[in-house]
Amino acid sequence: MLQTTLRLRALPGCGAMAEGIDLAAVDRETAGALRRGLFEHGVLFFRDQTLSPEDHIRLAELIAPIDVNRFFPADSRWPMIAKVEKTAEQQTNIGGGWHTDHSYDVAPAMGSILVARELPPSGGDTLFADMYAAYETLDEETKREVATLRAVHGSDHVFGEKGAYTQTDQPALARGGIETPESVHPVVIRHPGSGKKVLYVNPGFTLRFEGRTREESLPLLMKLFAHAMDPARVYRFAWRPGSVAMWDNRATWHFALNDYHGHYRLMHRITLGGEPLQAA
Ligand SMILES: O=C(O)CCC(=O)C(=O)O
Ligand SMILES: [Fe+2]
Repeated sequence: MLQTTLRLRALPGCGAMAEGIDLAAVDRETAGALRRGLFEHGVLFFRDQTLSPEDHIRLAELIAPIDVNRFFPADSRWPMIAKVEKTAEQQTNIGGGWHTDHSYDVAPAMGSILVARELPPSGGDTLFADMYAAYETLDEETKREVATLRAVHGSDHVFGEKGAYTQTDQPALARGGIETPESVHPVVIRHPGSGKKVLYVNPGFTLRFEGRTREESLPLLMKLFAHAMDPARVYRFAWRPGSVAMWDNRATWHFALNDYHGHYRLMHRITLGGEPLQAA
């Protein structure tokens, strides 16, 4: 397929649908266009792709260096690919709440490329929220309030030895010994790819503001979270066989809906490496 036909159609709420592209045949130039599109729109969606695990790895390497997630079980045949899996028997899914991946790292992952491998007959959509727009639509007073704040992010309450996943039927995700130290990022960052301001806190991993207790931090944190999950700035992506999503963790949040109990769902995820984040 001719790669020069890449078109990005902005979607209501968040992200863009990419058309005229075969992800198994991307060259350097097209990879550059995809990166620019990703940084502008926050998440790109693709339909009707045929992407082998090897194609998936090749595509990821053209976009950014791969960052292997230390919590998710890897597929033994392709150690760079994390399995995002829920069996027909399990009740808990992975990513079933608003979050952005790896914000607990000093150099948070830039994004992910998620490929649908086995889908339930219906349900299992993923929501994406636009964090550029979340920042832009804050009132001026709140913008001033958050301008110089920094926030502490951590993962132990989720993936640690005593983390949330231990209480679920996905206990493999909560393993001792790989806990991460907390890390601190500005609340408003300058997106390293687009130069735009982004609201960079998320309900999954942001614990508190630097210099304040969690209790002191919660009123403002909850206000920012409620603002950021406004349906006006959210897009709901319905997966089909052949669907692929490529998202930027700095510019979006995501939420995997868990409404398909009794059915199997398997996605392959490759995490793309990122960099330390600077204040806007
Ligand atoms: O399964 C999904 O749709 C997304 C799960 C998730 O949060 C992730 O892969 O980072
Ligand atoms: Fe996630």
